Amino acid sequence: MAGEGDRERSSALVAGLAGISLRCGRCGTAIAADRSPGRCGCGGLYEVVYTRAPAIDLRAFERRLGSWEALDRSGVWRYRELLPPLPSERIVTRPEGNTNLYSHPALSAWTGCTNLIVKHEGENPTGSFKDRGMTVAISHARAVGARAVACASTGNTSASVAAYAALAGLPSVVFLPAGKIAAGKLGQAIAYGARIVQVEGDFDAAMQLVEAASSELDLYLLNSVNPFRLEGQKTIVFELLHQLAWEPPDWIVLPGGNLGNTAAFGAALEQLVRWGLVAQLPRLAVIQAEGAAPFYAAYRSGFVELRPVRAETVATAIRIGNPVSYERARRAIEFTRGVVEIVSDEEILDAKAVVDRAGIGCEPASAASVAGVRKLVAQGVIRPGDRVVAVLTGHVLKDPDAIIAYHLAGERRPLANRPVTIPPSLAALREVLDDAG
Ligand code: AN7
Repeated sequence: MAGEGDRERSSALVAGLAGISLRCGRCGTAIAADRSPGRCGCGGLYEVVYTRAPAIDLRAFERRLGSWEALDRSGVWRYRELLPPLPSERIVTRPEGNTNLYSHPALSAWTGCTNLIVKHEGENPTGSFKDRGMTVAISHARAVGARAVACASTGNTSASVAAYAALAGLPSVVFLPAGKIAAGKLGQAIAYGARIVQVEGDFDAAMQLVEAASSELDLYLLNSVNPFRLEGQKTIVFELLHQLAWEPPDWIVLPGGNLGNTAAFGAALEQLVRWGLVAQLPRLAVIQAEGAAPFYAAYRSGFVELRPVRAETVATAIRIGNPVSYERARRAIEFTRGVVEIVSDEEILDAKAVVDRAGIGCEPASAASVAGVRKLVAQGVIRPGDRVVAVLTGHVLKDPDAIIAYHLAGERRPLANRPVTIPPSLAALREVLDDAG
């Protein structure tokens, strides 16, 4: 006999999920979109397949910019014709996106790229791009009657899961590599009320544990294994192209960790080309931290295989040695004639100081994209006049310890901004201000 949960589940399906199915990207097996999409039996990951071509009306996207309706105001759901048709009463939105584009002479000068724009995904509700995927995946979780949600995280996913689960009224459990989470992110996950499990091990160990736990313990998995996350993250590209009047840039540059964003960007660009929304394809440039660069090594070897590494970098968000979305990220690089590059921790921190000093600000992992632009321009891969969009993935307040460590580190950092301490007297004040020139 069907229980209450089953009835609710099937009515939600009839109402919302009829237009999509899930297909394994490795073996092609198709399943209904009615549950927490873990891995396929073959080990591959599912992707969302649309059974109908979308009815795209660019004027509708434009009109929604002037609306107060939550779904119109979201930089994700504004593009809802391009997203899974989830029942609107189940959608949980803050709203997300609407992230701005910035250029600054200091960024152009430092990178050598005159036409550099940054898109600041740190302006999302919880301070990272993860919210774009989360609104879609948690809405799917509600549509299929999930009882609790879970993720492993280097920090930002956990902050986003904690917030969206609280908004949805669902309990959440987050698995974190113990001691390796930036303060802002850990603070958010605690504050929003997630059950926090610190795993003695790195992100990759936490990821393995949550995958096992989600199938054993009936937890809806919110990592980017979940294809609904990637559907939401595609809207970074949709919104960017909308902002650029559908005139694609020459390059889109982004940091690579677990490679969910790389996969989502590639899939979004494939769709935009198929639908005739862009004529010319931007090339993707994925930037990894030198100490956490399995994707770079695979790229350099002609994508023969991915060899997991033990990851270490100051950019804790991308301290990932065995990226879950490797196969689909590889497809994204091949489809866009993209490149993969590495930057050192030193280059990441210098790039961050330039972005911060420009008044824009970002967390260390985000600055990898700007450091990558500089390196690719120096190598002649990106030409100085190319139109380049670098994605800043997270907010400057995510990792305050990284800021303090950099600026108090000593003389070798030209942009170091060291606070001074003085007695409360004008004479002492004059002295330090004179020193500053
Ligand atoms: C700021 O939060 O993996 O290559 O668990 O937080 O799509 O994984 C974070 C990743 C870049 C890498 N920039 O993106 C997590 C997590 C920031 C990030 C990445 C992350 P993907």
